[in-house]
Amino acid sequence: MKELLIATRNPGKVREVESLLGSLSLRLRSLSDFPETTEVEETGATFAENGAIKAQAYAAQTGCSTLADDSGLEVEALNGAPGVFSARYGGPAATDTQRIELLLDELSRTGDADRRARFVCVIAIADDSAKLLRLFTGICQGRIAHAPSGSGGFGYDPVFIPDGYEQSFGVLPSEVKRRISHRARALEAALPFLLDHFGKQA
Ligand code: ITT
Repeated sequence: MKELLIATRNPGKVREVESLLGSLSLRLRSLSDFPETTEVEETGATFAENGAIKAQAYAAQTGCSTLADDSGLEVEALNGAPGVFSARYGGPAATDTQRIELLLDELSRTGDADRRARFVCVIAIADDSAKLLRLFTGICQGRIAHAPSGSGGFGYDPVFIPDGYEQSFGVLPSEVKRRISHRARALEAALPFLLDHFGKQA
């Protein structure tokens, strides 16, 4: 069976990607199987650049075909922030709760009327010689709630209300996020390619 490394240090992403790719007859590996790998610096200006950097760097370090995810939240009234800086918003030591507080503060300072936002995910796939094979993008449109709610998902989920729903991803059942999230959509787009290159669905 072929192997694919899911190269992320974010446990929330690991859970979601593994559950979305679970039906492939593919041996999924995680970074905990490769304790000698060193963290890769995300120096790109776009999700696509950072996804490619991560997929290629971890494939080079492990010799394993690699799938990396670069993702984030773009808020319209903040001109797309925090965007590629979503994980680093509020500084490297900030917690998810502090990042959410900062986001709500910044948004209330803009006058608050426009709360449109979207989650973006780029999935990058590199082969075992670290050649970038493909990039796939998924988008989930929604709005930012006035206060956090729920403890489902991770990151900004407690303040993100996807279009078509009245509750945040923190409150909605995980099956909903598994169906409509930016990550689900990027992986759905990647599925035919993954099946073709790495094996059939079980
Ligand atoms: P890796 O680079 O190791 O994959 P990371 O968390 O640093 O982990 P990113 O650089 O792609 O990953 O940053 C993504 C950030 O965007 C993440 O830390 C969250 O703050 C936010 N984010 C992405 N997807 C999300 C989701 O599904 N729900 C909530 N927040 C999300």
